[in-house]
Amino acid sequence: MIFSLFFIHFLDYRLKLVHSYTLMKLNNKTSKRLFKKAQNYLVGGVNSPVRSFNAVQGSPLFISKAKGPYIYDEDGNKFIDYIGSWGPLILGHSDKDVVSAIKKTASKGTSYGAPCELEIEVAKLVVKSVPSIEKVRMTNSGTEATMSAIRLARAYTGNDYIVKFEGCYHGHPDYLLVKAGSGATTFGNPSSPGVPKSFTDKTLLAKYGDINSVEKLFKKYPDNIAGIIIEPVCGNMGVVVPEKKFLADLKRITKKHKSLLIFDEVMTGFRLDMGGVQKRFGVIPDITCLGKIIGGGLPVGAYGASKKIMKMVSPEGPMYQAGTLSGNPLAMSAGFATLKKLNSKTYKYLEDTTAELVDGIEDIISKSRIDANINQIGSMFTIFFTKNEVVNYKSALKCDTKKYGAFFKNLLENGVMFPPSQFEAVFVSTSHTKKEVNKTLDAVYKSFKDLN
Ligand code: KE4
Repeated sequence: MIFSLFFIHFLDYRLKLVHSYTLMKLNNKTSKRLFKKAQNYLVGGVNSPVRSFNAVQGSPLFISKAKGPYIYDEDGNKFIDYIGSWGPLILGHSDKDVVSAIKKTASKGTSYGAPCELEIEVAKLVVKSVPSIEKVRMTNSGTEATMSAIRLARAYTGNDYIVKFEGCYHGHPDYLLVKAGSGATTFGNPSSPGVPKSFTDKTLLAKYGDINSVEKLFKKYPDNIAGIIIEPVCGNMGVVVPEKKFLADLKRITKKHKSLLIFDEVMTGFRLDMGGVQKRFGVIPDITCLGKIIGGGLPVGAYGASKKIMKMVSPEGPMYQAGTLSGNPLAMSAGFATLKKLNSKTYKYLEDTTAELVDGIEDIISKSRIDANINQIGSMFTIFFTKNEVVNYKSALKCDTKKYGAFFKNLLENGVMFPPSQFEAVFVSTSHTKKEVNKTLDAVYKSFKDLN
C-alpha cells in the first residue's frame, strides 16, 4: 500500500517535471533550420532587424500562416499574436474582407504604373478622417513618408534644421538615425554608422515631453528651423504618452517661428482614432505622416497637409518625390477594405478589450515581486520592466531588457507572442476576444511566476 502511494506520488512528480520541461522548451526545430538557411542569403537571416529576436536572446520563429488573433509557426506552434505586423493589422490577420479585396484586385492586375480609382478612394478617406490633411501623397513605407515630409518642410520654409526627439523612430532616413528608438535602440546603434556627420549636422535633438529643451533650440536657431518631427504618442521607446499641453506648446512654438509641426502618425494614424492623435488630443500639426494601417498589411506610407503646403510637391510644385509602386492597386485595395471597417464602434471595442487586458496584467504585476509598470493608450501598450514611470528616452533606457527577454520567452512558451523587444508597442486587434484576453492573462501570470 505504502509503496503504491509512494509510486503514484513519484509518477506525479515526474509528470510535473516533464510538463514544466515541455512548457519550458518550445519545439522550434524547423524555425531553427530555416533561420540557419536564411542567414546564408539574408543579412542576419531577416529583412528587418527587430524580427531577429536578438534583443531577446532567441532565434526567430518562422511563420507559416496567421488568422484573426492567431499566428502559427513552421513547427505547428500556435500563438496569440500581439505584434500585428508592428501595427497594420488592426483587424487581425487575414481579415476576410481585406483578403477578398486583394484577391479581386489582383485578378485585374497588380500594378499599372498609372492612376487608378482606388487611389482616390483611399485618399478621400484619409482627407475625410485626418484633420491636418487636405491633400495626400502615397508612398511605399513610413520611412519614405517621413523623409518626404521633412523635405517638404524644408522646401516650404526654406530652412534647413530639423528638430527630432530622443527615442522617437521615424524609419531610417540618414539624418533621422540620431538617438532613434525601435530597432535602432534595441541594437544599440541609435545613431547609425554609415551616416556622414554632415548629414546629421542639421538634426537637432530635444527631450520628449520637455518643452524647455525645444525652446532652447529655437533660441539658438531662431530663424532656420524648418520643422519639428515627433511621434505624438511614442511607440518606439515602448509606448510613451505625452501631456496634451506639450503637443500644444510645440504647435505654438512652430507657429511663432514660422516652422512646421510634423506628426509622425505612421503607427498611431487610424490606430488611436480615425483621425489619429491629432483628433484625440485636438492638436493639429502642419504635416502628417501615415503608414501601417492604411495599407492593411501591404506596403504603404503617406504624407499629407493643407493644399497650400502640398502645392510644393511635384508635379504641382518644385519639390520632387516619386515612387514606382506608390498607390498601387493591391495595397490601396487592402488599405481601403481595412479603413472602411473602422468606426467609433471598433475603437470602443479596442479600448475596452485593451483596458481589460491591461487591468489584468497590472493586477498580476502588483501581486508579483517584479519591478514593472505599463503605459497604455487606446489599443497599444508596453510593459516596462522598471520600477520608474517611463516618460522619455532616459527613463525607458533604465528598463531591465534581460528581464523583458525572459518574460517574452516565457510568454512564447505559454502560447502568446509579444514584440521581441522592450522598446516596442503591443497591439490589440478587433479579432482579439475575451477568450484570448483570458488566455493571455493566464500566460502572463505563469510568465511572471517563472521570473520570480
Ligand atoms: P517603415 O519604413 O518601417 O514602413 O516605417 C517606419 C516608421 C516610421 N514612423 C514610425 C512611428 C514607425 O513606428 C515606423 C516603423 N515602426 C517599426 C516598429 N516600431 C517597424 C518595424 C520594423 O522596423 O521592422
